Amino acid sequence: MRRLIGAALVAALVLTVGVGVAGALGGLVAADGTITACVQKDSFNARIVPDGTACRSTEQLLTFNQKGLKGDQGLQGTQGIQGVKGDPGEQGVPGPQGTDGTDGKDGKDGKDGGDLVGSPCSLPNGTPGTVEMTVAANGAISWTCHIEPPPSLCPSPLPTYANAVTACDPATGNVSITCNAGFANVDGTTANGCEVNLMTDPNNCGSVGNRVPSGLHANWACAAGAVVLVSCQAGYFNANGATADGCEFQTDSFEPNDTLATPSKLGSLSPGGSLSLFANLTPLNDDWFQFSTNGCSVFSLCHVLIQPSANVAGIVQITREDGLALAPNATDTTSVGHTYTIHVVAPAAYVSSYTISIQNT
Ligand SMILES: [Ca+2]
Ligand SMILES: [Ca+2]
Ligand SMILES: [Ca+2]
Repeated sequence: MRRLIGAALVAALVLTVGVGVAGALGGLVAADGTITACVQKDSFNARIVPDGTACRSTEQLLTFNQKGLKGDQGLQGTQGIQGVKGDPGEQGVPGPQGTDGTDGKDGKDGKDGGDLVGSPCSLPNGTPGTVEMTVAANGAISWTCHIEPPPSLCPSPLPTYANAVTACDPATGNVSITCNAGFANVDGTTANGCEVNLMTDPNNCGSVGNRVPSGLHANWACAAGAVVLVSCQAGYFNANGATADGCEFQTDSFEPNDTLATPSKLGSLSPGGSLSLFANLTPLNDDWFQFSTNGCSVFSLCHVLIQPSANVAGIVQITREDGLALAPNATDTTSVGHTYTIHVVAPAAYVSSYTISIQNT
């Protein structure tokens, strides 16, 4: 059998070689592609013969095909997926306008206008009135439902009240007042009008209930609607200039010593005597002191030395009764007694405290 197959392959080889001369071998291949061969039974040599040829008795017929028979048709495939829905089409053109309808029937004739004058009517809110007719210069006629105003309940003429403007509601007869600028009706009584002057009233200064303060060592007032500090009580000063704390600065015990005519007298110093004063200054309030020396002679000279503290060193002026001006911290040696005047010129700023030491050695 294996040899038979080998012979068949040889025959196929022969057939393949013969393709180049297909025209010559065309008779050896049947229309359906079948090739027929006769194979020697003993040697298995084969020869290709035209279809229908009868093999010899020492041969056996062998046929084979170049291509198989056509198969049956395949089964129909499954249906494909449905496609995407397309866009809507464009809107169509509007149709033609319809024809006009027929006119309505004429209304009934109205009543004679002159008959309406004086007849009753009412406003949309129900208020009753009577019909009035007016004729314009051009002849146009108009109709009005005229309402008679109710009689006023207000007094006439209106009363007047102090520092106020009077008004009245005619429907109720209620009289009211509106205060003039700078005045107030604090007690709520109309009869006395707006009795409070906000510009000057110490209990209602600038506004109702705003009282000027009391105390704080000051004298207070209401002026032009504002609380003002008029003056300080004796012994106190408004050193910081602020109104809120009044006269917060208590002056020293030498006050008042504000003028040359009213100096604070410190007494008399004989040789060996000394004193120190402790005082303070308020803005624009000068201090004046005065003392004298005694017991001075050619045998016992007086050496007067006046030494102010540094914070007033530049504002101390010293003079003798004979007009001689002396420099602070300079010794004045005399054989007779003198009267010395010390003037501390108050600065614009506040000085809390200072000292002046006086010696007669
Ligand atoms: Ca009043
Ligand atoms: Ca003050
Ligand atoms: Ca003074």
